[in-house]
Amino acid sequence: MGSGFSHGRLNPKTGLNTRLEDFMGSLSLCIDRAIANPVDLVLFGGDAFPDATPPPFVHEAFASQFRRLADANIPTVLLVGNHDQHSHGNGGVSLSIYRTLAVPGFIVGDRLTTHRITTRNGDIQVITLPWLTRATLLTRPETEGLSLSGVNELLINRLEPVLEGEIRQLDTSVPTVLLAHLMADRASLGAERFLAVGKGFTVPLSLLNRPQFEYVALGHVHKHQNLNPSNDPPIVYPGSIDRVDFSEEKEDKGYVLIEVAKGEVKWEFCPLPVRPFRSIEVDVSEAENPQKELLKALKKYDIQEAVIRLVYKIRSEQLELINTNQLDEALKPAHSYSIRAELISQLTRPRLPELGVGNQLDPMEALKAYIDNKTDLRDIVADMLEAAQLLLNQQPEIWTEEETSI
Ligand SMILES: [Mn+2]
Repeated sequence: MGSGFSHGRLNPKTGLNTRLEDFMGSLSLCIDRAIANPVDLVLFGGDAFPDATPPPFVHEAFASQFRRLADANIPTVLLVGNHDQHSHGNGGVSLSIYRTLAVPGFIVGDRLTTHRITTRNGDIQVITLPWLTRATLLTRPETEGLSLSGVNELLINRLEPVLEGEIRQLDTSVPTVLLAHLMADRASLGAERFLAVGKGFTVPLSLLNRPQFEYVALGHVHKHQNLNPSNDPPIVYPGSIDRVDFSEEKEDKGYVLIEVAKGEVKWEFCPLPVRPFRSIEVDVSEAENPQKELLKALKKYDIQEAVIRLVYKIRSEQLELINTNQLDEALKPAHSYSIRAELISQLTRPRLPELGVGNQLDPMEALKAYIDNKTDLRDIVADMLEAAQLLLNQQPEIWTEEETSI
């Protein structure tokens, strides 16, 4: 479900945020397919909720969908992601209710172990590898004085033999899937890339790329991708089932359908009809009639029921020519929208005057000034500032436990 519902609005009929309803609609389509097929097993790769303590109505919406799998006798593995964990604690809190209730056929993957699952069409082994925090594998004295990359290396060294132990005890006559919530070191992140460097740790692909696995199912990264195009085994992020923010504007969203037997695997990405996000950027600073140009630009796009952000460049002396009521009217068919005017000056000036020569700013102020001028970073501003603050505060003991935006 990712990082919340900021692009939604209240549905007066249900009292729910429309983006929560979108996510639930996508989830229900996945489960429709699982039941209609029917599949033998459902794997959920983690990050069910934005945090470890979702409000009851969010819990309930999620449970009402997964319950359909239990009713259809389809075994299901719910893996614990970073968003499902408490920042300081032993994880799996928001999903552990399923284990507590002993929902038949439901397994909560909150530790690294192998589950042998009997399905309608035979047995399968699923190794669960939940989001690991530094606290899971290391003690404080071990990491004292280490750099972030040093800690990362130590974590991987610690993880490797444990995973190896699981692999050695596998039944080699039964197909095996590794289900893991992690950042693989070759995953492409788009806008979020450089954030990932300082947050959490990355797992080398070589650790996952093992002949003993028929398939490696990954959670965490929102963008769908296969990290091993030779498919021996496929190492696949299905991606999120809906868009979380504008950085995912151009990504297809969906789920993956897998056919697996010992030594054989076929998989297919199944796109879902998710709500479009669209950035419309227009430069009207040279326009005779900027209002007309804006309306013309809006007409070019299908904004019906989409999440729209309109950003236009304009000179301050043109501002009086803009009729915002008319823009609101034109954007009414959108599901939700934001409008932002970016003022440009005709005079030459440093692009960021706050950062000009002779100005002294503390690093946070400088970062804010920079971000304020980067519209493409707007969706991750909070995360960037938080990451920067953590770095400045020199609090390395928190970094692996912090929630990331993905
Ligand atoms: Mn995650």
